[in-house]
Amino acid sequence: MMRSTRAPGSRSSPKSNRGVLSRCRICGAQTLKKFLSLGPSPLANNFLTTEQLRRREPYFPLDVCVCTTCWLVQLADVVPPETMFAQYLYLTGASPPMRLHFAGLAADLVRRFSPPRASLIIDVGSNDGTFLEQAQAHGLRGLGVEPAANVVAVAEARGVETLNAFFNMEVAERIVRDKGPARAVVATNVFAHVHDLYGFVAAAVRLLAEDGVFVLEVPYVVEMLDRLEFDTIYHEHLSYFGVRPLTLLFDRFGMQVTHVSRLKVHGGSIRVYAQRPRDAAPSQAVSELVAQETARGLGTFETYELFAQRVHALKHELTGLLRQLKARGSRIVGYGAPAKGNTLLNFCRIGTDMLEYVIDTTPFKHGRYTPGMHIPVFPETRFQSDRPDYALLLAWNYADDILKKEVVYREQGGKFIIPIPHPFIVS
Ligand code: DWN
Repeated sequence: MMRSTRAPGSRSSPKSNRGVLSRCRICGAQTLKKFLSLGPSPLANNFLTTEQLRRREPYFPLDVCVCTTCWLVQLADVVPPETMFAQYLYLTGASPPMRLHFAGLAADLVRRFSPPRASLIIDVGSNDGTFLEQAQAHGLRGLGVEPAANVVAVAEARGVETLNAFFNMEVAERIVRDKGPARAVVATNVFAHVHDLYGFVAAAVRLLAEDGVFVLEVPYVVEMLDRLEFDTIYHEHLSYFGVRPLTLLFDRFGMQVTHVSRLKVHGGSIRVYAQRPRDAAPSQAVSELVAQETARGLGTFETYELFAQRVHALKHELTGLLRQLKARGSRIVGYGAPAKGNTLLNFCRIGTDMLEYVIDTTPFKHGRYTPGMHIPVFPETRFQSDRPDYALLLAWNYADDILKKEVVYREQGGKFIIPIPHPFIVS
């Protein structure tokens, strides 16, 4: 029996102005309790041109709540998605480890579900097509759905067919009409960005073949709490998922979370598989993780209050260390200009007084300035020729790869500062 799949009464639709949440976006209860405010903040991917520096920069509250009914962590404020995703400066392929990661996802899908050749695979929020390129290498028929026109151009240029649109029921029906139902709908690092989760799941279910699988990858709230990854909090990320609220959501569509696996990617994520009920019972991993979440204290408000206290403590530790190094005359730059870096820089008020510049591999970001703190962004060649004393690793989720890549810099005395979970120096 399908339970009500209408989104719980959120006061404003994403299409209108900034919305403020009054009810939990999964269970609909009016039991949202704020536990952390990172203050009015700029949009994490809104890297500014020199010309834009002269204009007023949009800021929005960045307050984090938890629903004390289903315990979903979520932002109180909803910034219209068009403001953040119609043009997008993040390219998956700019991080080589992500190509490996998505090769793994494609292989995992084929191994677990043996989709016949030419089966249709939809990737929602497909960015530059890095995943679909891997899926197509397995003989699957890929189609991306991506709202950012500048990024769609990159995907199309590499032969990945991509619809330039926000994913919704109308798009799902258009795909079924033109291409038929999908064997798999994949959504990696996009589900957390969606305000209307019910509309999104309904569209995915409409698109799926009877024996189709819906595969999500989202950052895992347990890792965020354990490893103090507060910088992954920014306006693009409306929800911070545990397994329990997700099982609740899919259950409302008569869908079953059949398996969950934990991943290292993006500071610790979960890969969730949802399917229509089948004979086989869900894997044990699902109930095990739900039990671990309860044991970890995800169902008590104190857990979130403690997290907020630790975030403030980290801020003082990091700014104290940077001040010390600057006082000694050391030259410091930022390594990587990820969206998460801008939460950290703005919350800690780290600007050009501390970091001379930041470097990044993403061409879209070069020659621009970081949101809020307005630190210039250069290509990584600048770093290799300049050799500053310290590099604050804002892209800490790639620490292993980057420390390996920059071995010459380190051999010549360069040092990295890893800010999360506690600031420490790696020589
Ligand atoms: O959820 C999201 C994830 C998927 O990606 C989005 N909301 C936005 C974005 O978040 P992010 O920018 O924090 O993601 P990354 O993948 O941690 O960004 C890494 C940044 O570091 C990229 O801009 C590329 C850069 N980079 C670099 O300069 N040198 C990365 C590597 C590996 C390097 O060697």
